[in-house]
Amino acid sequence: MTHPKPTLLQLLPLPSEDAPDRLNRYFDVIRLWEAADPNAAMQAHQEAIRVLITSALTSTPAELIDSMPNLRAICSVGVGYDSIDVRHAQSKGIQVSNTPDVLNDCVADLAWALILGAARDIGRAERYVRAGKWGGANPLPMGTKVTGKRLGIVGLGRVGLAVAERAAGFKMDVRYHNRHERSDVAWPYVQSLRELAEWADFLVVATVGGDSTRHLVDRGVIDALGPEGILINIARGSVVDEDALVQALQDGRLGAAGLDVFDREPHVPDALKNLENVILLPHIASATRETRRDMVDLMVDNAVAFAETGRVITPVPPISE
Ligand code: 8YV
Repeated sequence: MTHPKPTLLQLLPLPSEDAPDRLNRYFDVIRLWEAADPNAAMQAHQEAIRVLITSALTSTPAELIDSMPNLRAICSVGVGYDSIDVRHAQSKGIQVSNTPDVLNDCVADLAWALILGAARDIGRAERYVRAGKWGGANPLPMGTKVTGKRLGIVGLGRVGLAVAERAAGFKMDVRYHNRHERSDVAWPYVQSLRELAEWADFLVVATVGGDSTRHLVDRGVIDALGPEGILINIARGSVVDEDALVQALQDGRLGAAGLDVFDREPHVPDALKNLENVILLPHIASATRETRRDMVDLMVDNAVAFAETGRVITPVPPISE
């Protein structure tokens, strides 16, 4: 007698051709967005669901987790997990996996696109050409040089490390701020974030999201970075006090910003949209065909490993406090 396949609830479509076949081989898959009545579909299957597929940008609160009493694993597409109540899941013995490492290079590449774009005013220059202003009465303002400047990294984790490693190509000094000093890097550790911001020309935010880093970059840090400084955020919008950022840019207390993440995505304040010295991107740091394929493949690997062994491959670190 063949055992019935465990039920898996998939909250979102996956940009992958082979993921459905791989999942169907191991699970009875419910694709919630295809259900005529998602709530009815949830109620019909909630007792049977053993595995949940979600993402770094899909809200996965305790209430949803508790609605599936036999849930044993949550497999997420993405490295961030602030959208998932991991502490609650882990307290119930539910394994949570994410997709670390496979996106480091793409996210770091985009951080450098924002560094160069914000420093050289690429957005403003592009709009200037498209508007037919080139050759007209008003010359484009000068940008600022990147090579040889000072790069501060806020959060020297997997992505922050990839950003820092790329600085050698631009002959930049690198320093970093972390919760703890790392023993495996040569760059100087700066215990005070404000002190790092005072030193840096560019400050790249590469921390985890969530309560532990909310508004870590506040008005004081922004003012320390100063009117010549440039803030880059490829982490989470919640890490930066967005109101303080807008005010500093409007007051000229901060030189420029390059942002791929925002506090209330996909909402971006009009005050930011109206500023010339800001580059605004719609959270695309890992959004390349290759990297998203790798992320989905790793997530499916986790779900399959759980089906075969009872353990995911890349578990989110334990969150106790
Ligand atoms: C994507 C991200 O937006 O991985 C993360 O934490 O924020 C980005 O890679 C996300 O993974 C989309 O699912």
